[in-house]
Amino acid sequence: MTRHDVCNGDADGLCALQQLRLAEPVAARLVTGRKREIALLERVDAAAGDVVTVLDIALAANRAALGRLLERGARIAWYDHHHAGEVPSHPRLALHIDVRPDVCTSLIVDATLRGAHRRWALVGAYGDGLVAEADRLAAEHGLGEEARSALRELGTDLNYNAYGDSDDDLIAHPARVQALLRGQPDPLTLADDGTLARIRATRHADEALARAQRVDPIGERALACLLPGEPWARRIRGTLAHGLAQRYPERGCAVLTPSASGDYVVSVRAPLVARRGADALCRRFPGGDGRAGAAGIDRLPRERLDEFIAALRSAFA
Ligand SMILES: [Mn+2]
Repeated sequence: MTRHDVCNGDADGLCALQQLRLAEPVAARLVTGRKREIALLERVDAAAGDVVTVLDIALAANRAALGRLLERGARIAWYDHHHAGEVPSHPRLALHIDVRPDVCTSLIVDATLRGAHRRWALVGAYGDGLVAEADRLAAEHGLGEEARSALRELGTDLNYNAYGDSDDDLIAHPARVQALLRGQPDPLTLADDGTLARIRATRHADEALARAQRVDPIGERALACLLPGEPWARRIRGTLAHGLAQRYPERGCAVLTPSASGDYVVSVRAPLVARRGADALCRRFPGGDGRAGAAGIDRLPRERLDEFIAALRSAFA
């Protein structure tokens, strides 16, 4: 029997897996990747009796691969908070799916483990932008200001590290980060081989570049920021969208970056005061998907930019 761990390479995915593997430290083959590499299940070669654990990737984007693995006789546990579409029912499929906007995969795993590795759950929640929920849970857990801030910074780093259009854009591949974190019980006393320090330094340098960019109001309820086609911009757009959402809580935020083909990659955040509509807006365009509060478009054709801006103008009205 072989185990396969399949997780999103962002903070939420890595911290969800971290909690499960601290609770049950078994060897497994890891499949992970950049934040937008979500069709991960097709890379799993599982046989009858194998156990596949899937974390923080949408079932809707992996439905065919899921069907194939179930047919082959694999057992699958799926933890996620993304739009799942129609949910299949199968005796060897255990689903832990919760799409409410104040829940992330790390918090779903935290609930199933009854808070056994709460600090890692908090890193994942902070990384996914659930700051209020994470602060509340951290206070319940007796963590002070300094510890909360350290967990939040680490979550922000791990989340940031997964952004990019290709592996060349990444600071460190998420598989390398997972290997570094593996077996480390406490995110407040991490051993670092230099990887985490490099992620933080690069993030701070990228943030300085982003602060110099122009932000355009789009109607009363939205804004847009168009970044240049450079690696730092491809890394920063998700974090920038998080930051703009905090700074302008009553507006939906769109951050656009040109891709190599001349189209746009788009990150969208719904207004924090009413976290809904980001997924519906993005699904109107090719490769658009996500959650109610945070969504994206993989490839917005250049000629549909005006159409997107018009849709953005009315999406959160
Ligand atoms: Mn997530």
